[in-house]
Amino acid sequence: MKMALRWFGSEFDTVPLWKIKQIPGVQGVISTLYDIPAGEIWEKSRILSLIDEIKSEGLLLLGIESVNVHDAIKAATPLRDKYIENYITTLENLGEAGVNLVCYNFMPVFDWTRTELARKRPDGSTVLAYNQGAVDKLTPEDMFSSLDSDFLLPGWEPERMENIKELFSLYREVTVEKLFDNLVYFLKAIMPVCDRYNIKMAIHPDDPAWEVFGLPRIITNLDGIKRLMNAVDNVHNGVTFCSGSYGTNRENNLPEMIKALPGRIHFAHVRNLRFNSPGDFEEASHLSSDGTFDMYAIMKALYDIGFEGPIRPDHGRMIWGEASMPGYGLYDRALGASYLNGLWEAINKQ
Ligand code: CS2
Ligand code: MN
Repeated sequence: MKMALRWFGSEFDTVPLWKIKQIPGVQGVISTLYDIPAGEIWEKSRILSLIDEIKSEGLLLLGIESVNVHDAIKAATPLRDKYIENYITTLENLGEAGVNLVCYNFMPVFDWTRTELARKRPDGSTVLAYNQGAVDKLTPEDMFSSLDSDFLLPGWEPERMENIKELFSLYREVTVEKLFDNLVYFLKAIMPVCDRYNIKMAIHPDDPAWEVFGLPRIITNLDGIKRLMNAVDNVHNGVTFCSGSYGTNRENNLPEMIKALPGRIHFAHVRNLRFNSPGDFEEASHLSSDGTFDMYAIMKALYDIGFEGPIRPDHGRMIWGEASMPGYGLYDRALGASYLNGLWEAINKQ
């Protein structure tokens, strides 16, 4: 495996590359062109300068997270073929620049959802948290106006929220089955360009792993992901294994899922959660004993399947007075990377 950290680019990220470089064992970053809205083509010159910037700090660009998929593709509106063409052009430009890992998700309207950005833990650190009761009280119509003005998650940007009713209406007829078909349609269309440039697509699971706001969810458990792997049976159709997202559903056995997907996991997000009740969880530090998951068993499963792709810690706590994008500070993710590296070394020497 290659240890990585997510980096949103110098314009947006509070963490500079040189600090990431000082974390022992981190070989590179997973990055994106954060300013480009879903659906627009990524110019090759922009991709190349991103790569150069990262290289000049002694790090590698180990993959893209994310090239976001436009809602027209997810909901199969008449514009979907145009947006698929754009996606293909972006993949060509990435492929020509030598990028061969692309993470994306197929969640309608939103990316991951949390209800609190800074829940205080007994040690004074703050964490992202999710409470189903709080979600149940929100309706799409009043969602934006009822949120704090500083409540900003990826996918919840104010310009998108202004069109929230329209976005929801796109999905009125989209059942779970239709959403799955739309994903297969998209993947079949992009596989030729992925084959040509050896680009591994790695779908990120839905987070949380159940329907929120009545929107359909399809990548929530092993059955769903296996069904997708079989529907487009190509190594370039693969998975981002995110322990914290699949792990929101306590029925998902994380190490067993990893073992059931050999050769198809191209990227791993390894983080821990703490459950207070079935409908309430918060993000813990990466250490097993601080949360619910057996992090050793997760890393061991990745080791046992011969995982060679990037692993990154995910969603850190806010500690030591740091302020950053929600979940993406330096300190706790650096602790996470070191802990995961330590587990890997121990497994390797056993
Ligand atoms: C991330 C997601 O924070 C996370 O769990 O992994 O935001 C992820 O980047 C996207 O869903 C992938 O498209
Ligand atoms: Mn993740």
